[in-house]
Parts: sequence; C-alpha cells; structure tokens
Amino acid sequence: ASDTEWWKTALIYQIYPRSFKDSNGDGIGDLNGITEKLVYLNQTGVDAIWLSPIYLSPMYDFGYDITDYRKIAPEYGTMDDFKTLMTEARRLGIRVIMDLVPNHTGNESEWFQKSIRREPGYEDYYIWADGIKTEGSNDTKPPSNWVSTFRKSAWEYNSVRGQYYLHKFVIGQPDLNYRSTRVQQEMKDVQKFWLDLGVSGFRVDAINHLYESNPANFGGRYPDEPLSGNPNTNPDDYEYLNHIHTENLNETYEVVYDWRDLLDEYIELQGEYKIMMTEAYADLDSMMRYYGTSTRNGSIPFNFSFLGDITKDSDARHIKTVIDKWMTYMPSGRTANWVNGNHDQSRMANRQGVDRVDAMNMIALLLPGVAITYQGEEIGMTDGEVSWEETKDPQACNTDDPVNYWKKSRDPNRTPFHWDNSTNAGFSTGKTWLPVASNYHKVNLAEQINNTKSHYQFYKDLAAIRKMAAVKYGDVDTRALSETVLVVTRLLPGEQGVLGIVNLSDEDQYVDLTSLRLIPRVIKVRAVGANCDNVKGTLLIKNKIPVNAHCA
Ligand code: ISL
Ligand code: CA
Repeated sequence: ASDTEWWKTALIYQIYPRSFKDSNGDGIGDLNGITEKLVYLNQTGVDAIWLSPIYLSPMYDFGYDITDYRKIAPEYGTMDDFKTLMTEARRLGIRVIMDLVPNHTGNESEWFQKSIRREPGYEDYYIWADGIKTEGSNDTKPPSNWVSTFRKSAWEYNSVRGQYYLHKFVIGQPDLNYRSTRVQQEMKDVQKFWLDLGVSGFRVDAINHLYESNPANFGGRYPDEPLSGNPNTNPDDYEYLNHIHTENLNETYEVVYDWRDLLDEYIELQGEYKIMMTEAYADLDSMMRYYGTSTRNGSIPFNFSFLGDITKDSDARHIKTVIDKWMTYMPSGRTANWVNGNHDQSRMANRQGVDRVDAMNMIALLLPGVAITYQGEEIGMTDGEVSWEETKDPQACNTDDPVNYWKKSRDPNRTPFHWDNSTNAGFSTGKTWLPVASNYHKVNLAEQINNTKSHYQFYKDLAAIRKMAAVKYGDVDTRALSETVLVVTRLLPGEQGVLGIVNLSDEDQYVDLTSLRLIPRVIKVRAVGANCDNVKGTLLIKNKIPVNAHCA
C-alpha cells in the first residue's frame, strides 16, 4: 500500500502514557518509557501508536484538561524526548497519532484565564452565560438544566467574570465556544503544529460535545434538555436527560469535514495521508454522519459496538449481527474500524471473559478496516483492584460514594502494563501512580513471550496474518455456523486466503469446511497456531481456543 492508503488497514495500538512504562522511577509512565518499548511494538506488528494526551496539564482528568496544546507535561518528558520518540518510531516504521482534545481546555489554560478577565479577543472563547434570577433572592440558578457527563450541573459560576461557564466534563474542563471563528482557527493551528512535527493524524476526543444549541434561536437562553424518563436516574445524573441540545449538532459535522480538508493538505505537503478518528458514544445514525457526505470526506468514527454490544453471553449469531450492523450502515467507500478496549472501559477479560480475549482479538484483526488495540489487551490483562482511597479517576471521585464508586471508576483499566514478573511488573522502580494489578505474576508479557500458546503469541500471529493481501484487500464473509461457531473468511482471487474460526463453547467442535460455500475457491490449506489440526476439510477446534488457518 502506498502512504496514502496505509490507514485503511492499520493496526493501531493505544498507549495510555501514564501507565505504559516509567523510565525514571517516579511511578509515572513517560515518553522515554514509550521510546524504550517501540522495538517491542514493532516486533508485535503494530503499524501506528495513538498516544493519549501528553500535553501540559494539572491532570484533573489525566491530561484531557490541557493547559497548553503545544507543551509536553513535565512528568512525561520534554519536547526533545518527544522528538526522539518520533525519530525512533519513524526508524521502525511506526506512525504516531496524537490525541486532539478540541471540546475543552483545562482551567489553567491562558485562553481561559484571559476569557475570565474578558481580555479583548478572548471574551467569547468559552461558553459563558448569566445565571437565572430566583425570586426573592440575590442568588442565581445555573443557565440551564444541563448535567456534566461526570455528574452534577454542567455550569460553574465564576465570580471574577460574574457568569457561569459550561463544562461537560470536570469543573476544570471549560468547554470551548466553536461559534467563535477565532476558536476554530486556534484548533486548526494546534493541528498544524503537530502535523508539522510529523505526526500521522489525530484521535479526536469527545467530538459529539463540540456544539450546543445556539441561544440566538431560543430567546437568548441555552434551552433545557428534555428529561429522559429513565427511572434509575436522578437530576445529578447525565442519563437523567436526553441530549438533543448538547450532542451531535449539525455544526459539529461541518467542523469535522473542515478538519479533514486541512489534513488532506498534508498529502501533498508530506506525501502521507493523515488519519482522523473521532470519539463519540452515540446512536448509529449520528455516528455514520462523521464519515462524511456524498460531497465531503469526514473522519473514522470509532466503532464501540464490541464494547457496548458484546458480552460474556453473546453467542456467535449475535456477534455476527453486531459485525454486520456496522458494515451495513457504513456509507459505501468508507473504512470500517473495530475497537476492543480503551482507557474509559472495562477490559475484555472482564467484559467478555478471559476465555474470549483471543477470539475478540482475532475477530477485530481479521475484519476489514482499522483495528484498535488498547495497551495490555494483547496479553489479556484484567481490570486491576483500586480501593476508594487509591482512586484517582474524577468520574469515580464525583460519585462521593466509597461503596459504589467502582461502578464508575476507570482506574481499574488504567493500571500499569505488566512487562514481567519483577517488582511493579517491570513498569517502574518507584511507587506507582495507580496500584499494579495483583495477578501480574501470572499475566505478563515476558511469560507470554516464552509460551507459544499465550495470548501474546496468538496476537502476534494475527498481526502477521493481517499483513497478507487477502486480509488487507480481500472480500469478507462472516458466518455463524451454530450458536458457538463463528467463521471469518477473507479471500482475494489469486492470493492465499485466511479463515478464522472461533469456538465459543467449552467443548471441542468439528467444523465441516465444505459447508462453507467458499471452499471450492480454496486450494491449499496451511494451519497456523498450535491448536489447529486440518483433517480433510474438517478443522478440529480445541477447547475454547480459537483456531485460525490460512487457506489459499
Ligand atoms: O467514558 C465514557 C463512557 O464510559 C464517555 O462518556 C466519555 O467520558 C466520553 O466519551 C468522553 O471521553 C473522552 O473525553 C473525556 C475523558 O475523560 C475521557 O478519558 C476521554 O476518552 C474528557 O476529555
Ligand atoms: Ca516517569
């Protein structure tokens, strides 16, 4: 593939820098730690890494509250460290994708400080509004009933400015105002800054939140959201409301298409296509609009259906339905993508069960399009144990609930990576910012590199198979042969094909390959992986272990 096509079949590895590798013993992962491990990622077969935010930040939301989009957080390193990382990544052929957080800055940002003081040019950088007067009192109520995704009012009063500002996330994350053309330009300049440093694109944070309904259309006020009617919620909960005025507005899509145009300018400038992946948890129709229109190109909207719709109980037919849904809804000519985890969601081993980790990795890596792996999922890491006292995630802290906080906590899936059996799983020599999961003696990379039947070896095999022409460019056929057997076939005329078979049951199963009408096109069958026995058109599927085979 040329450099303008690489992204269509990329295997992207998400690094949560704070928890990947600590190089200086302060218990916090850093850029030099990542650089140290690039060889590992290259050997694994990763095409690109996406770095969760590494920018200057007070870390109320661990880097998603940015003070300066052009500076590196000192605990993660320096700009020189970043350049070293880029050079080493380029040498190994690994592309680097940055996290772009356009919806909000941190409250220590110079823009916000200037906006508080109404400095000329900065007055409308953020969403400011007067409170609502309450009768018989000098106090005001927030401008609308909007709730932060992290609970409680999304409005915070600022006494210097004498107005409320909107924060869809923590109080320290004021929402930027995209009705200001200056803000629009600032965010384009931020993108150019990083593109000029040679990064290969962006993962765009919380894109659905970019715009709110225009008060000009609602008598000068931000309109209340309608109630969702969800009986399990109270007015402090995000789910208490529907979000018709605050999510996926038409204006948001236009901005995404404009950014796509900006990125496309770099095809000529740097001879490389720059990827844009947008993050939104939304209904399928709203999601698909991010892809673009018949006249404009957009982004790759993250496909979170594996996270939300596939559970421990999903059978093969259901998994097929989930796969088909995205493929069918996706506008023609666009690129699919499969997300098996991230820093906001419980890990696969917990969500779908440790027995299904290999199966889910196989499905994601054999389907057409982009596959995104969150650090640790290649070795089947589990959620760690984080007590209330050790809890750092603001989403958990905001519950004010020492008993049920864990239901909202994202800390368990952010615990440090398990490199080996040594102290702190080889992540750090110092006290780690979050506790290391207790099972690291059993689940760690070093052990899995030495074990031919490990999650890691299986993942690495898949990453290699992914480079085959049939997986890059071939047709896909996904079939549930029964409730427990799912088959993914990738075929390209004249090329060696690939067959991935998942056994979701506890028993060995025999699969008659002749039942797959595709088989006459298969000439040679080569088994890959220790658990695959090819017996005259029948694949023996061993206990719970997904088997894969190449067939040509
Ligand atoms: O985490 C979620 C569901 O469990 C989402 O509601 C998530 O908060 C939302 O999609 C936005 O997430 C992103 O932006 C947040 C940040 O806290 C998350 O880590 C990030 O992935 C604010 O920047
Ligand atoms: Ca460190």
